[in-house]
Amino acid sequence: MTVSLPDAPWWASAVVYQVYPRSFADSDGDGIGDLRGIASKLDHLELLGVDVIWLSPVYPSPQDDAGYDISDYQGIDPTFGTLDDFDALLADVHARGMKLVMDLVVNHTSDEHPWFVESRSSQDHPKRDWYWWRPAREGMEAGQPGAEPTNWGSAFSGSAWQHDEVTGEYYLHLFSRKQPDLNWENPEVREALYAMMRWWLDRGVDGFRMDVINFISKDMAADGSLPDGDVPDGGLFGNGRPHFTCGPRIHEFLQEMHREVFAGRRSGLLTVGEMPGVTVDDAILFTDPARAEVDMVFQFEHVELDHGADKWDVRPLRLTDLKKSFGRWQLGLADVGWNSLYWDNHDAPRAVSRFGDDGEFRERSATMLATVLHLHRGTPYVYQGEELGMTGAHFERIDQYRDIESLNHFAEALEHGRATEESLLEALRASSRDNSRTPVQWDATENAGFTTGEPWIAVNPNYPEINAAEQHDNPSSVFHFYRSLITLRHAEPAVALGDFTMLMPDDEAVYAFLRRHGQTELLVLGNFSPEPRPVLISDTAAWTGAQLVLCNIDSGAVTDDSSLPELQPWEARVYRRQVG
Ligand code: TEU
Repeated sequence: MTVSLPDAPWWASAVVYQVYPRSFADSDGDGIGDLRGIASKLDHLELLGVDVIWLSPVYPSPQDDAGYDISDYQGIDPTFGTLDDFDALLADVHARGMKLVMDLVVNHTSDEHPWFVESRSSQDHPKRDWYWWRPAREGMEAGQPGAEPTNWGSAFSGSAWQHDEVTGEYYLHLFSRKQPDLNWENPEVREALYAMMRWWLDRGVDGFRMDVINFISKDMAADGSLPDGDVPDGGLFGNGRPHFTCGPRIHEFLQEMHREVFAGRRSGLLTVGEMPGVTVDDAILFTDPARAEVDMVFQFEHVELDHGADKWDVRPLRLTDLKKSFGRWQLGLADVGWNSLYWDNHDAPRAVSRFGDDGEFRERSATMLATVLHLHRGTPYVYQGEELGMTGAHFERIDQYRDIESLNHFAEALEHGRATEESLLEALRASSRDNSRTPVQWDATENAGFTTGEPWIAVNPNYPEINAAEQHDNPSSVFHFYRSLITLRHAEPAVALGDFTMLMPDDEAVYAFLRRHGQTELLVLGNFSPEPRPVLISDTAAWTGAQLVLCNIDSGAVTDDSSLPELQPWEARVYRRQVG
């Protein structure tokens, strides 16, 4: 039962569950998940208690980037099913009191989308300006190395520009060559996309997760040129990010989108913008309800804290860095705007393997990470399998990988002699996106009950120990702990709306903070280390006798006497008391 919070948006007490359809559940034995597979698992999501399902892309796509390369925005890829399957899933989700938001991928399309097929057909085609076409760099012969219009690198290795033999010009693709960027400067492009969004909302979907939406405005000069980026030491390409991250017209575009698509529509919709490189100040502007842009953003600071030169150069996480980052976002959006809260998604290695301990203390570290995250101020996102404590894939061989980002990085680094095969495989084991894309582990039967066919990517061999069926029947499982966390957010207004106060900011092992709403105060404690750690807060005495609301170890171990007992390895505890 979700308490109604009269002066708060519905999503302040909601929890969102991300489904990555390729790896969720396969109903037709082709080894790839699909819509009927998702429908067959709604009992699991309803039992978990989540309020919203975010579907990663299910649109027709050549799957060059696993669906984030769309060739038809108003259809369903036959691999995933049909529009009828989609309507049936949506109706079932709504009948169970949940909502469904779609993935909106409008920074780029697939190069097989009719818009791009037309645009590349000739320099004079009316849709030429629907994408970013530019001639070769002044004084350079098209097709020659260095002739690209700018020196920007693609997120998936190589240049961000592709030379097109037919028309002799280059087109921009910040991601793969098969993901040409749309030109949002062109009002026809924007209107076509708004019409597509209205079409899905008219079909009943409850909102959108917007893919790299802060990349849509590029830093174009009056003459249409785009600037080179700074080349990092030893870099192959320039860093274009400063020239398209939160670009000059981004707020204008998002406000126009809100006016053209969402204004005047029913309440109960959700919009979340995925925004690599977004700052707290940017996020206040993007999520201030008075500005009517988006409800919340996905920021990336905390998922890049263990990055050295790049995501492949992994460094140990310093808990004080994490607290500084989360603390700044909590404070920055305390009065205006709203945070999203996530550890995992289809682009990040699983947190239990990354920030926790996916061996001896897998369940404890998984539930501790969840407790600390979910009790911050913001809307939590649970990525499929996170509620089961699924671990990273830890693949051994390159042929086990499927992710274009990982495969391109491996190939480019080897080609340029930048690393050995073994060190590259080690980097992929730690950071590849495929770590979180292995099939969901439903039970201990073959292929973890994901498919009766050959899975498109290997199932994690630990599925006999880690699976939903076992955990549904085990009240002290990670799954049931997630249910308790979600129930607490639904029932306790302090979780949704409480002010946030960081405690023990300099402690490298214990994450501690307060949430206060009215007379209710919550103390949240999480031990990020494999050793017992003391709770060093100023007024422990004030908390003795407080109610222990949640604990991820057999609470019998916890005594409510004069001081707060030290935290066991990876232990999480939540206390509640009434004040004033
Ligand atoms: O991700 C954007 C993005 O920031 C990621 O590319 C991220 O930098 C990278 O994965 C970190 O390793 C979105 C989608 O979530 C991702 O799946 C797509 O590949 C990408 O956009 C292009 O659509």
